[in-house]
Amino acid sequence: MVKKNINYKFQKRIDNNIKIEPRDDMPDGYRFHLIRQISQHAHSEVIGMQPEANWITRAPSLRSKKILLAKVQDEAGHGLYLYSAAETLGASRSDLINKLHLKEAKYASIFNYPALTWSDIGAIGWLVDGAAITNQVSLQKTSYGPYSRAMIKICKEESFHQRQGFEIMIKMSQGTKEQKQMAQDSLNRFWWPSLMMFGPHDSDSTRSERAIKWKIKRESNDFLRQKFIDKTVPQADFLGLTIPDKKLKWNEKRNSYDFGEINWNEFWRVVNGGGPCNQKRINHHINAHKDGEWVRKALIKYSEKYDK
Ligand code: FAQ
Repeated sequence: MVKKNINYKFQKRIDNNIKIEPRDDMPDGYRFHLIRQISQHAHSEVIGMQPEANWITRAPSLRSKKILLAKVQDEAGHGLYLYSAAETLGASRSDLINKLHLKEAKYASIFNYPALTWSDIGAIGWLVDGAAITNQVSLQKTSYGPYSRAMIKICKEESFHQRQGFEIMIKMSQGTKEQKQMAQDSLNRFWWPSLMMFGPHDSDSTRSERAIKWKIKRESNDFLRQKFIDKTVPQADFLGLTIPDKKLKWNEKRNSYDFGEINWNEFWRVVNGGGPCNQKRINHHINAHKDGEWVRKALIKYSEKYDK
């Protein structure tokens, strides 16, 4: 009876668009749903540093090196905000990281694809950050206060990241014939995995119903995917590049692009650990985590000594 009352009052707050804050009563399901999503989001930011960091030493100019370095540092910062937001729900960061290492927690499938060329760094900024922003702008209105506020800050930085990528794509597509071909090749490899970032079709999205009811998610996977396609196709046209989808076509009636079917077998294979770089990404994270153990120990000792 008491629980029923809490759930009723809670839903009323959600329906009235009142943000839920860490000390507020909330159903266990809401708490666990958020811990799962926010921690997966945090893992994505941190694992997402790997394909790009690999290019810092090979950036073609000092300017592009400085920009990429700042971008990768920003991703680490986003991971920190998000782990902190998950901690406000009672989750322990070491527990969340353990789950990542044990492959019990997911992270965005896109980061299991390799960045093979400099123009892949352009495509990641343009398409991957572009897709991430489309999703995150909508999450700025999510019902949990700390997550929503983290998203506002993150979106500001992500839009800079998207421009960094687009700038590289402009340079490559206006460069030599070979450079333009590299840009096209990056678009060919990153287009479909970027569309997969929005998750399965709404009809196969097991988490959506509750997430929408609780206003954790404000828009559906398919809605956001369509939004991303509609804004990105004209950008590809501007670059003089071709989206690798023969079924892509403007639909006057819908005022949107029709597009081909995503390879869902590939999506689930990559989500479930079978992508080209899944094992590499996790191994790298485990090793970096082990290497950093002395820093964490030193910080704990320091705080025991001075933060009383
Ligand atoms: N990859 O029922 P749904 C970034 C899982 S940030 C892997 O639809 P939901 C910044 C899903 O977790 C990118 N797994 O689930 C950057 C669930 O598994 P579970 C990350 C996926 O949660 C840029 C199952 O499939 N952004 O890129 C994926 O309602 C450049 C069923 O799916 C966020 O995390 C996927 N693509 O919707 C960094 C945003 N899709 O947990 C560096 C926050 C689905 O039941 C460089 N998250 N799954 O075992 C969300 O908005 C949602 O969690 C979705 C998935 C939309 C990702």
